[in-house]
Amino acid sequence: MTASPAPHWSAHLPPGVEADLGSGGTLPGAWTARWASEPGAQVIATTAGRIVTAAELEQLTAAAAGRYAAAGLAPGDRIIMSAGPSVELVVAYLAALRYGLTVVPANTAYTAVELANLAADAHPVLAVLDDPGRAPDLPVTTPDLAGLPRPQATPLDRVESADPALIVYTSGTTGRPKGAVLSHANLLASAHAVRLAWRWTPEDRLALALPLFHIHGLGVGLHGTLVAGASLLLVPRFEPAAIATAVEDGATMFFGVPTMYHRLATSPHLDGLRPLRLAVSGSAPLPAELHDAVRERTGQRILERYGMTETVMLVSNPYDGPRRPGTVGLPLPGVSVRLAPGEGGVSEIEVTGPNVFGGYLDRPAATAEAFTADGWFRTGDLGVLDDDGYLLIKGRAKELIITGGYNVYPREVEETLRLHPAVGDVAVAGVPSTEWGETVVAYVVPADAVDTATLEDDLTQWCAGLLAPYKRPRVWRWIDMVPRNALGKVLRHELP
Ligand code: MLC
Ligand code: AMP
Repeated sequence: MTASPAPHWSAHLPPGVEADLGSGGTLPGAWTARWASEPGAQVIATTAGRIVTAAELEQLTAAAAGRYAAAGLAPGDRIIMSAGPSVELVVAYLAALRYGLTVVPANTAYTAVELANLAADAHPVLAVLDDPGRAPDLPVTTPDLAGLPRPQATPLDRVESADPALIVYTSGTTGRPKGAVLSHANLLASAHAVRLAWRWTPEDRLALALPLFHIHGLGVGLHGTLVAGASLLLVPRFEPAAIATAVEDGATMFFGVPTMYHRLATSPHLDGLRPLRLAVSGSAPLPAELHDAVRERTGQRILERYGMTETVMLVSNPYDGPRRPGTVGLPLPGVSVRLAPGEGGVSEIEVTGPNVFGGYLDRPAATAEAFTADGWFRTGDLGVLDDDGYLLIKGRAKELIITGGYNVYPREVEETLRLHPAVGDVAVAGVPSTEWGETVVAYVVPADAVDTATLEDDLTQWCAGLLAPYKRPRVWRWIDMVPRNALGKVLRHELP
């Protein structure tokens, strides 16, 4: 077992600063303390020119929590949230956590079938959806909560550090969607870790163009902003021009997935990144060539970091000190990283820290499997540490495709395709793509001799009813046999 030589977090901290990760605290506790200390501070701005101050946010979230109470929801209840970024969504989300609800975020691209599967597992009492037509079989309201009764006075901010704040669905290392339960303590520790490491201050304004249903947008972008007492500019849809405009309007930070940096680099708006204090990339590997191209053309040294749903943020290149392209950097404050004994020079990355979740919802066996006997979380990612303790991610032990920063589980797509009568056998894999990182490809063994052009149309339509667009195969290959090992496991690397 190779442990990263301690204490690497010191590389992330300014001289004399202790790593205070808010131990024992909660998210609403941290936010409301900030709001009370600077009631006039701007917290949210929109591209349409709306400004929400700390005092307004306190009042809006208290009123929204009062609607949950009036609707008969009780602290500890779960609610699904699946909507595009807006002030209303942020208010509904913060209010839910202030009231003590547990939020189950869901991708807005999910089909009704995917949303219903999630609801069947998480047992929510309410869904907050942009489009109530996508409702699973439970009460629904829009993000303005207009479908709920008028607010009633209710106690707020009573949650405890160990209480669950979020249940985020992910397939972990074994391919079945599971709800990762993240406590207030987990999320608060990670928000403080990136606040400290990235020197996030109240003067900062984050251009936030990420979806608010994943850890990147929610746990890093939104929580980090609020814990730092900073502000965010909500950019409703990622476009290179919109980011350049956000920077012109005063944004000091931008967080993106590599696909966003690729699109910026191939647009006329790349120069817009130049004035930023900090540009961060994560959720998928940032090609070193893209990092170098952006630096050469704009002087901006993108800071790459590494995280996961189950652990929030883990490792980051340093703010002060060398940012090494092709590496994800050094463990963040509070995080310890080690490599399990491996074969062929790469090993599974194992982690521990206050940010690491406690387990999957109602899945004791999967939870037990996810941790080592001595309690370290197995990430399913493979890595090596360089001589200075920088982590390089070399691949994945888990079956996962990452396309544009979204995760696709080959097994889920295979199981969906296998239900189609014309599919004899199928394997799904990711192939490298300059824009998306990886693209989803389906290798299909037709059940009978058929016209493959017709079959492609049929299968495309089949997937459209059952899978979110980003999970659907973009390329179809027709093969005679799926390569498998003696146990029947697909040998994905042997696919043509
Ligand atoms: C959209 N499409 C995708 C896709 N996003 N296909 C594959 N992968 C994706 N990620 C589809 C659309 O449905 C559409 O399909 C077609 O691609 C073209 O769409 P587009 O308009 O060009 O895409 P756009 O809407 O601009 O979205 C691209 C994007 C988005 C990069 C802005 O994918 C995005 O916001 N990604 C961020 C994901 C994220 O936040 N990940 C964090 C996970 S947390 P069609 O069929 O209609 O043509 C995590 C932990 C950590 O991983 O460490 O952060
Ligand atoms: P998710 O389950 O959606 O949270 O995705 C987490 C996975 O994204 C990790 O386990 C990694 O495989 C991948 N990931 C996140 N950040 C990076 C990065 N900077 N480089 C490589 N892979 C990353």
